[in-house]
Order: sequence, then structure tokens, then C-alpha cells
Amino acid sequence: MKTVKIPPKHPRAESLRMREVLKQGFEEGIVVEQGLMAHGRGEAFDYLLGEKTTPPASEAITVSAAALLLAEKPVISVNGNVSMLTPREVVRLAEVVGAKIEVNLFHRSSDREIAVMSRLRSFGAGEVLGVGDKASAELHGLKSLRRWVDPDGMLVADTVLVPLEDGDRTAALRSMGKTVLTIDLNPLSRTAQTASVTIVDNVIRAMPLLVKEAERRRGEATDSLGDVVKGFDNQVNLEKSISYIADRLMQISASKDDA
Ligand code: PTJ
Repeated sequence: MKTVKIPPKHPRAESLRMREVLKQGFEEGIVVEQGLMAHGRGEAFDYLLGEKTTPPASEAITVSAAALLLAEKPVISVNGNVSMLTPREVVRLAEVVGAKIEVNLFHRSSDREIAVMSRLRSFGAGEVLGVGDKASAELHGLKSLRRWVDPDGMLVADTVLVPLEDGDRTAALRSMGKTVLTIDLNPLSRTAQTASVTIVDNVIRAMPLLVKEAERRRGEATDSLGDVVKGFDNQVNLEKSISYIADRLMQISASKDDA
């Protein structure tokens, strides 16, 4: 299939470029059809947010960076979409915070696991967990194939970053006492509502900012990082994101009334 050439000055160039990246991932067997649909849902919420990182999202990014730096056994979970959209940032974030990278797919197949791992490796990843027989431990309370995790990774992790996720696994990981960080454009999704920290933002904006924040705070005293995490309330932060959308829509509608 042909790739469309996107004019750099096109007002929606970045959004169109992302679609082409995901389409390429689909053709390479990395992204599933459902991943394309999930992206469309994300795009709709991104429109409502004004396609920028909001103040509550920035706050959640700061808290997530601190939580990852404080973690003893952090893991970054990667699915098809994330491996296409932000592979470089996944690898860099793992380096900065000392996290393991684990492939965990909802629509699991051996070929896809290997394809996602190969893509991450092509961006410099070393060890990639969760592939093939390595995913031999079971998360209880989960029916989907996401329940198979790596005994050296997600099973024993204290903090897990699950960008662009479906809700069940977040709930299962939380019930095991783990800190779950997510990036989800939909503040109403089950994942967003269940996670310990939800960054309501597009992964393509949030991941580079998360890397930057982790780089900036690396070396900061444990007490000071602990203070950042301690004061955070995810429900309050989600309410701020929802209010941000509501206020924005009210302003837009008021400006149309004035016209
Ligand atoms: O690669 P697999 O097999 O693991 O499958 C991955 C998908 C995404 C298909 C799977 O996890 C899934 O079905 O996810 P959901 O339940 O559709 O949830 C995806 C969530 O991510 C939705 O709330 C979307 O709004 C949100 N989302 C989509 N694109 C982005 C996003 N959030 C942040 N950045 C995005 N680019």
C-alpha cells in the first residue's frame, strides 16, 4: 500500500503523520485493526483538549516521572500502537529511570510479539521481556491474553507504566498493590479512572515530556521525589481535565454566539 506524502504546512500535518505511522504498523503486522479504531477514539478526545498538553496533564507527568524514579522495579508495558508512535521515548525512558521494557498485547500472537520486540530493538532497546515462553506468569482476575506476563517483569514490578491501555489489566495490577501510571486521552475511560496516575494527553506529546522530566529530576533526593508523589490525587486531577474540556467547549460555543 502507498504512503501518502503529507505537506508539512498542512494544518493537521502531525495528526496525518501519526495516521501514516500507524498504517505502516498495521501493514507490518505490529498494529491491529482495533488499534486503528482506538487511535480514532483518542483523536476525538485530543480534539476536545485542543491537541495540547494541559496543566493537569503536566502535573501528572511530573508525578509520573517522580514515581518512576522512586520505583525499585519499574516496568514499561508496550503494545502495538505505542511501539509505533513512541519507540524512541520508550527506550530512552527505560534508560533514564532504570525500567524494564515488557511487551504485553491484548490481541496477542507470537508474530506480533516478535514484531514489536524487533521494532523496539531497532530503536536501541536491549532486553525486551514478555515475549513467547518468557510470559509464563499469570495475573489473576484477568480473562484476556494480557494476563500472561513476564515473571522477571510485570509480575514483580512495583510500578508499571501502561500507556494507551484497556481497563482490566490496570485494575488487576492495582489489586496486586502496584502503582499504575497511564497515558490516556480519554479521562472517562476505565483505565484513566482506575490508574494511580493518569496523564490525559496524547502519547506523542506526553512521552517526550515524561522523558525530559525524568532526565531533569534524575539524582533528586528520595524525600523530595516522595513529596511530589504524596500530594497527588488522581481523581482530583481527572476532574481538572474534564473541567478543562468543559470550559474550552463553553468558550468556543460563547465565541460562536458572539459572532
Ligand atoms: O496492541 P494491542 O493488541 O495490545 O492492542 C492495543 C489496543 C489499543 C487495541 C487495546 O489496548 C485497546 O483496545 O485499547 P482501548 O480499550 O481501545 O483503549 C485505548 C485508549 O487509549 C482509549 O481510551 C483511547 O482514547 C486512548 N488513546 C488512543 N490513542 C491514544 C490514546 N491515548 C493517548 N494517546 C494516543 N495516541
